[in-house]
Formats: sequence, structure tokens, C-alpha cells
Amino acid sequence: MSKRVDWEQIRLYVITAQDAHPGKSVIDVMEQTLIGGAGMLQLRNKTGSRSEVLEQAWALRALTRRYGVPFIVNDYPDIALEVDADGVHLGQDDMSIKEARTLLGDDKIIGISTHFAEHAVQAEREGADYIGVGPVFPTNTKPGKAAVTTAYVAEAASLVSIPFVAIGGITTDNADAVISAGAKRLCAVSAIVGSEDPAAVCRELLQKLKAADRAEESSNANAIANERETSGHKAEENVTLSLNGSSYQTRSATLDCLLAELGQRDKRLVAEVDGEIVPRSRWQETALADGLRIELIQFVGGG
Ligand code: TZP
Ligand code: MG
Repeated sequence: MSKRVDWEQIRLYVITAQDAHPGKSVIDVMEQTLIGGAGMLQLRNKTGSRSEVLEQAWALRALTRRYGVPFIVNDYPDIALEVDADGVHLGQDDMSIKEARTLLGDDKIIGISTHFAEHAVQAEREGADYIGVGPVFPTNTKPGKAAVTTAYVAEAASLVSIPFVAIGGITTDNADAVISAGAKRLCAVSAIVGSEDPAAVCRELLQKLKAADRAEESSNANAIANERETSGHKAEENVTLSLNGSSYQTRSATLDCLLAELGQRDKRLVAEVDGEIVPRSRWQETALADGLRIELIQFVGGG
């Protein structure tokens, strides 16, 4: 799979945290997240021996292959290579992106945690494939790390064009605020793997992301429609008309646009062009030209 991942499909990134689910195996819990729709998994084990990490990496590699999902290893580029993971995740104090790239080659994904705007810009410049943006909220999974707040999520959204995942203290209760700040991808750890039902939490977070997609699509469609309605077609140059007996200059290209420009389009009125009534159904196709005589006759009163 490697670098040829489809980031459009990766909306929810889940990282292991075995202390968050005593009595349940890492592999079972991570499989639940895949069943719930997780689009990318990371092995993060800060306390185990290298051989334990290697064993988990082999198992998660096999699991993620079955689900067709990219697999990332934190802290151990050598293990990432050994198990043919799709990439590595670096911290700010780990090896540089350049060193990781030399070690892993162009085909592997390199992600890096970032905590403020300069980190984000630098990571993109140095060739990171994605960045983590966080911790957005205080979190016991990364204790002692100051929360960057949703303000940094908004900055990252406008500053970088590589994918970013918002991370840190994200739950189903606060995810909407993170998405509203501009996050298209979420990463949650304890809220998912520490829950009784990791698959259900994944589904709920994904639903929130999808709902935001739909809201954005419909607001984009409205903006386009409004733009068309308010600005309409504009002519290259001004045309000079006679409007209700006075000279009038406009860049509206059609009668419909002119009426929108005058704030009259939704009024009850009759429009005449050179003495002929033009029905409302033909306003859009009635082109304006120099010298036309336009009369707008308002209906007043009821009836
Ligand atoms: N990097 C930034 S915050 C964090 C990491 C690994 C931990 C996120 O865990 P949680 O439990 O979702 O707050
Ligand atoms: Mg590290």
C-alpha cells in the first residue's frame, strides 16, 4: 500500500494505548476500530521492550493488510522497515524528517507531531506526508503537554496543504468544535480504545465528520447560487440604457441581472423593453444593449 494511500478515505486515525484497555488485547481492540471504520492505525508503545513492539507490529501489520488500511509505527523506523509498515510517526525530538526519509525511502509515509504554526510549516517544507496537530485538549495520554486549543487547528487548516490530523483529548463530546475549526481528520486514542465499544465510538466520530462534509457541500452550493444571483452575468463593458425615461449605465448583461442589481427582481412588476412586455420567464435570456428603452412598472396594492 505504502505511499499510494488515498487520504480522502482516511478520516479517523487510531493509535494504540494498551494501558487504556486492561484485560483486552491490543489486536482485538484495534480490530474493533477497523470494524468501526478507522482509516489508519498507529502502533505506539512507549513502555514495552523492543521484542514486544516488534511482535505487536507484525500482528498489526497482518491485521491492517486484511482491512486494507495503512499502518504506521511510532518511534521505531527499523521495526517499520522490518514489518513493511506503511510509514513512521516522528516526534519533534526524534530523528529529522530528512534522516527518516533517507532511511525509509520515498515510498513510505512520514508523519510528525506538531504543536504550533512554525512546526507545521517546517514539516511541510521538509517533506512530511502528514502532520499531527495537538494536543488540542489536555490529555492523560500525553501528560504534561500544553493544549494547543482549536486555534492551532484553524491555523494548520489555513497554513498547510498536506493532510493533518487533529489529536489530543478528542471525544465524541468535543469533536464538533475541532471539526468546526477546520479539521477534516481526527485522531482519538483513549476515547476510542478505552471505551467499552471502540467500533461504536469510531462510527460516531465518522458520522460527525460526514455531517460536516454535507453541511460544507450545501453551503458551497448556496454560495455559488447566491453569487450567480447577486452578481449575475456581467458584461465586458458598461451599457447605457434608458430606464423609466432616465439614462442609466450598467454592467448587467441581461434584464434579469439588471433587475437583481436594482433590487427589483423579486417584486411584482412588469418589464417592458422597447415598448414590448418581456415575461419574467424570458428575463434571463434578454440581453441588454446600448440605447434600449426599459420601463419597469410596479404593481401597487393587492389584488
Ligand atoms: N500526540 C499528541 S496528543 C496525543 C499524542 C500521541 C495523545 C492523544 O491521546 P488521546 O487519548 O486521544 O488524548
Ligand atoms: Mg517518538
